[in-house]
Amino acid sequence: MNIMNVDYTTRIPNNVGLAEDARVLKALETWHPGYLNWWKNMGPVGFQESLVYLRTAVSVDPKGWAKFDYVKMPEYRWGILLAPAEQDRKIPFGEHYGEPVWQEVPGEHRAMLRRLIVIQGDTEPASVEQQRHLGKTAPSLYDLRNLFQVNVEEGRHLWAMVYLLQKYFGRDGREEADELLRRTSGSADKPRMLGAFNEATPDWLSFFMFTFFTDRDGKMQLESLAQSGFDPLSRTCRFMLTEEAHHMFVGETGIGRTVQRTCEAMIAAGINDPTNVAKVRALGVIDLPTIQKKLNLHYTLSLDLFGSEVSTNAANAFNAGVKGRFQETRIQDDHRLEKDIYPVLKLVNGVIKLVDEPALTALNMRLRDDYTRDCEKGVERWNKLIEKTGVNFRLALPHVAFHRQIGEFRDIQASANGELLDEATWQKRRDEWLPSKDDGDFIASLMQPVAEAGKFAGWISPPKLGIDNKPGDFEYVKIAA
Ligand code: BYC
Ligand code: FE
Ligand code: FE
Repeated sequence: MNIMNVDYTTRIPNNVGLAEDARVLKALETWHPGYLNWWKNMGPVGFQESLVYLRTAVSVDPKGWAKFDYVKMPEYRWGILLAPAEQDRKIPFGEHYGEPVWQEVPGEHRAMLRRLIVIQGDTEPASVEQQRHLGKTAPSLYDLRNLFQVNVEEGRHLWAMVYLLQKYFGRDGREEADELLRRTSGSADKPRMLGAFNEATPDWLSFFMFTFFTDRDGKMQLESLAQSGFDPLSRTCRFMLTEEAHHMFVGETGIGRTVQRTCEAMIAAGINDPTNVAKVRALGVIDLPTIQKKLNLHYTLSLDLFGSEVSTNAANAFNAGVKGRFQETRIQDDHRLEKDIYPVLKLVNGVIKLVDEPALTALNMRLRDDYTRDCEKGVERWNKLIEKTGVNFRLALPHVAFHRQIGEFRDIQASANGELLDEATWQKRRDEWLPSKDDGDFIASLMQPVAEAGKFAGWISPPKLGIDNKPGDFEYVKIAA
């Protein structure tokens, strides 16, 4: 079989030869009903009978891997797809630098690999759970379709990690696969593993922020795991990244369209002061300061996903050849980092400053810095949109010491500009920087569904282009009565 093409003859579409791998096929077929049950109970609320114009992966050829068609979500063909193997690939970093990559799990790195795969797997269904109520307030059929596209693909990403667990980790892999369906986002007794994945996604602006900031952490982590010396993990992550691009597109354009609509409404109404929140809100659009607060929240929740700035876990994973750096193979150094240093932003005697740390233990900080640079580009593109309308306002990323639960700054309070604050001042001023109850209520009041093809809620602009080049009035979701 050509690795580029996906076998759709088995119940589980795949390009990993499942038809000839009876043990793993059976394990996955045993897991399948539990997955469908999870999708039914914890996936999107409603719309399960609706026809959604979705893309499905039919190949792993980057030039044409997807096919678009109307699908009922429970009938989506969740498949197991690995990017093509790279001939003679060598481990690109760490103690095993230059050795051939592993096709099986090396015994000494088994526990570490399993932990990383489980954490990665845990985030995927968590995000679907977080977004499950959004369908009923979608601002258009176009947006509804994008939400569901993201949801089914996050479901597929869970399959991707479950395949690795079932194929390479025997009985404990099977148990972990079952546990992935048992934890639930926000649950008091069995929550999801990482902080941001237990937060609510209460409205569509949060959804767009999440897909911009949190899916982008996904991108950075997947890029690092795509460097792994464990080749099946590398190939899995490489294919996931092709899907991930659309998730971040949904976030970036969603925020861009929201910002655009707000600015246009302000200009049309002759409002010059973007901070006149009451006047802007009276137009039925989300004021820019509130958009900034949502940005502050989701950026900082996502920063926590990088773990502690200084981390022996990260150093061990790198040394072991298990998790590399962003674009590892393009970096010009020895890829071992035994003597290198990296500047880390730390709290030293009550002052925030850069301190040189061994580069090996500073890998989380480095990845987070790469992430921040990636985020900044998106913020700059939104600022260009604002500037073009003539409104005088700029969005910005808050300081990394602001609103943190993990790492160097977890025990202090800081303003969005990074000035340290005492607890009382923080409590008093918190609502200047993070969405307040009132902000949330206002946004919620705008979340009225629009289900007529080609129409959009008043708080968001239409997209410039349709999905799959469809015209503006295309019926992306045929809602079942
Ligand atoms: N919340 O040395 P430390 C995605 C724990 S998103 C709770 O600081 P390490 C997606 C940590 O587990 C990408 N706990 O950090 C996006 C450890 O606990 P144990 C998901 C946290 O290990 C949108 C302890 O603190 N993939 O795909 O170097 C939609 C000390 O750890 C948190 C990955 O994350 C937290 N935020 O780095 C859908 C990749 N942070 O073991 C999907 C795999 C740390 O001592 N994961 N802890 O009990 C990793 O590479 C690492 O586990 C982390 C943490 C980067 C997450
Ligand atoms: Fe994902
Ligand atoms: Fe994603």
